[in-house]
Amino acid sequence: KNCSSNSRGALIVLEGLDRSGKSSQSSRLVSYLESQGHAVELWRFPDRNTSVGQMISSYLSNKSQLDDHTIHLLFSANRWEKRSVMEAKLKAGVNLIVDRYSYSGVAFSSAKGLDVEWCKAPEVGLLAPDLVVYLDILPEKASERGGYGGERYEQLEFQKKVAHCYEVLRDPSWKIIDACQPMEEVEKQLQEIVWDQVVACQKGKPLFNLWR
Ligand code: 2DT
Ligand code: MG
Repeated sequence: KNCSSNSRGALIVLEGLDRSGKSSQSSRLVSYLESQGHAVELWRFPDRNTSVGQMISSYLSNKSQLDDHTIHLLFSANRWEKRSVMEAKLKAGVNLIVDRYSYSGVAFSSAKGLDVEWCKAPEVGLLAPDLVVYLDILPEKASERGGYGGERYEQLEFQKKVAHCYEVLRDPSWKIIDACQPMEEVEKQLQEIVWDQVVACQKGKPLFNLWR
């Protein structure tokens, strides 16, 4: 192991449509890294445990209504309230596997018609991920998997718009995995991609802020 003082954990983000397999793959990845002796934590956004997160949860379950801009800023605030802890964890050498991040924020809000640049603005200054993995699946395929939980946004027509917005956001540094492959195949590809980043961060790869 590299013991330089700049050694740190990697910030790995999984993105994709609902039912693309992000949550299952995030937990599998965490187990894998743990089994290899790495310090690692599974995080997800929205983090519904904070008071901001509870407002978001109530909105998503249709128990409250909020203006589109307002809920966008709450999602962003929910990341900001975790920023300092995230940074401390990374600097302490903990790898963070994060199920959704700012890209979900921008994709879902811009799918409602909000301006992309407006959506990105409150994300500027949050920690930039070392790696964004997009679990790629056609909205039709995802909806066939069943188990849309009945929350706001979990509808085929809306997911098609979100898929388009993710395409607009996608940059060449993203790693795209075909999420229609067998689970074990997705898992294997994910492990390989993530491994390189974990090693690079151990060797002291610098940490940046959004938005690049
Ligand atoms: P889960 O299904 O993963 O619990 O997400 N969302 C998420 C946004 O609209 N903006 C955001 O910033 C984030 C992180 C995506 C709940 C839903 O919330 C959406 C699905
Ligand atoms: Mg969901």
